[in-house]
Amino acid sequence: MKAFLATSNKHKVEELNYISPNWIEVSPISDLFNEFNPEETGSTFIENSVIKAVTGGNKIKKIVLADDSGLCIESLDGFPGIKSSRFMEGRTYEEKMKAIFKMLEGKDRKAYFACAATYYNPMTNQLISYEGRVYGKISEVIRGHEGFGYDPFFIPDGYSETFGILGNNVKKEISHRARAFNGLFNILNKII
Ligand code: ITT
Repeated sequence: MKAFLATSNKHKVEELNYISPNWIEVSPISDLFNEFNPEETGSTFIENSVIKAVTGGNKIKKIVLADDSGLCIESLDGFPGIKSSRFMEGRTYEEKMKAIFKMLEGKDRKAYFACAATYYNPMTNQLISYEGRVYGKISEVIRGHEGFGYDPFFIPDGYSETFGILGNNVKKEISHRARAFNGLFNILNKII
């Protein structure tokens, strides 16, 4: 099966290529048209993932996958959550992570990454979403250059290093993205 990932984030495409089974070939939607940037008006990861998939699929009239994801910090009521990318827009991730360190002073550091993976086929109108999470905590210091976004300050449960150090070899096994897309691919494998 050939699918296009409706994203403007090249790191998501790279990670999906690690995760995808042989029977799925994933290319970025930017192969077909540029500037994919629909307004994310949903209030959950699933809603925003569906917006991206349906907007992208209807535009290119081909099978599309979408990923809406983010970091949720439990003591900050799930912040930055669905706003993970838009929070402090225009600033570097180092600045964003340092701002979060300040917010967390004296607070519990438990956090999780969530990812909503969506499949949309505009020819059949079939729409399927699956959410995955990885639980862990926010580190005391920023460490590592692997991955992207908030990876350098997130330590997954069962490990003592950040995703920024652990990199794709670990992310492809346990990340929110791996869990979401593996769940979605298991469903697709049964019905397609
Ligand atoms: P698209 O909407 O075009 O897919 P985006 O990067 O804006 O790209 P999201 O709206 O889903 O995507 O925001 C996800 C943000 O959450 C992302 O930019 C990172 O800041 C963070 N994030 C998601 N997954 C992550 C991961 O695996 N590692 C680190 N940060 C992640």
